[in-house]
Amino acid sequence: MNSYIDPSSLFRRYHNNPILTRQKWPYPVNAVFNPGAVEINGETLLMVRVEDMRGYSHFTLARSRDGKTDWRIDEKPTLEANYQSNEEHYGVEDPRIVWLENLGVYAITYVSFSKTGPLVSLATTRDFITFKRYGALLPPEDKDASLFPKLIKGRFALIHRPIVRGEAHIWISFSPDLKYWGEHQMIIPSRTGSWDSTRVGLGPPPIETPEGWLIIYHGVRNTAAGNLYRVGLALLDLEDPRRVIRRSEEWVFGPRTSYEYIGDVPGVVFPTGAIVDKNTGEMRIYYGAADSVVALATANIKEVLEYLKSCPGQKES
Ligand code: M1P
Repeated sequence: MNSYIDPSSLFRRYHNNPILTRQKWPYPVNAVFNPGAVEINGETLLMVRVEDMRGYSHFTLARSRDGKTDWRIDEKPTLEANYQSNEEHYGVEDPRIVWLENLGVYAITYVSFSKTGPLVSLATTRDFITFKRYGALLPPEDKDASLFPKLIKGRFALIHRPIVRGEAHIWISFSPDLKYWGEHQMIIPSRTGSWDSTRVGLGPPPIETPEGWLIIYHGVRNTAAGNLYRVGLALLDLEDPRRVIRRSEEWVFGPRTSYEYIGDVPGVVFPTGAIVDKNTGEMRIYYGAADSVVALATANIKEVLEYLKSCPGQKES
C-alpha cells in the first residue's frame, strides 16, 4: 500500500506572518501583496505589488538577508506604471521574475491594466534600477504569466492565463524572440465541481527539478461567501512542458488565518514568488493574503515532489 502524504502538511506558515504590511511601508498606501521573488548575491529581493489610494498598483522592492526578517523597503516606487499609455493606464500588478541566463537579464512578466482589460507585459532589468519595457506579449484578457527560466528547445516559453469565452485555464506559448508568440496550448484546465472549478492561474515561475517543472498554481472556487483562492501543484515534462506529468487532485494550501480572511478580498492566498535553498531543500513561497499583506510559507521541495509523484498523471485527451 502507498503511504499517504497529507497535502495540508506540505506548506507551513511562517510564525511571524505577515512579513510585509502597509503599516510598515515608508509612504502611504492601501495594500501590499502578490510579490515577485528573486535571490541576488545571497539576498532575497521581493518586488511587491503596492496598491495606492486610487486603487492603482505599482512595484516597490523589499530586501532581506535571510528572506524572512529585517526587510528593507525602498523609500519610493521602484517601477511605476506608465499611466499615460493605453497598456499600463490603470497600473501594473502581480510580477513574476526569472533570471534569463541566455540574455543575462532578469525578466519580469506582470499584468498591465490597460484600457481594454488586463494584459501580460514584459520588462527586463540587470539591476532593478533601470528597466527595459517590451510591451504587451499577447492580447487581453490575459494574466498570471511567467517565462520559463531557460529556453525550451531553443525557444522562450511562457505560461499564462487567457480568458476565453469566460473560461480561465492555464496555457503555454512559445516564441523565438520574446516578440512573436505561437503554438498556444491549454495545459492545466479548471476542473468542474472541484476546488479549482472557477479559475486557475500560475503562481510563482516554473521551478526546474529532477522530476520535471514544478508548477504551483492558484485555483478558485466560487462559493456562497464569495471566491476562495487555494493552491495546487502540477509537474510538467522537462523537455516538453506541454505535457503534464502529474497534477494534485487536492489543494495543498488555502486560507485559514485571520490575515488570509480579513482584508480587501477575504479568503485569498495568492503565491507569486518562490525561492529554493539548494543546500537545505527549503522552498520559501511568498504570497499575497486577502489582497492586503505579504506572507511566507515554507515547504521541503523533496516532500513536495514525493507528494506529487503520488498524484495522478494527466489523462490523454
Ligand atoms: O483577488 C484575488 C486575485 O484576483 C485576481 O486573480 P485571478 O484573475 O487569477 O483570479 C488578480 O487580480 C490578483 O491580483 C488577485 O490577488
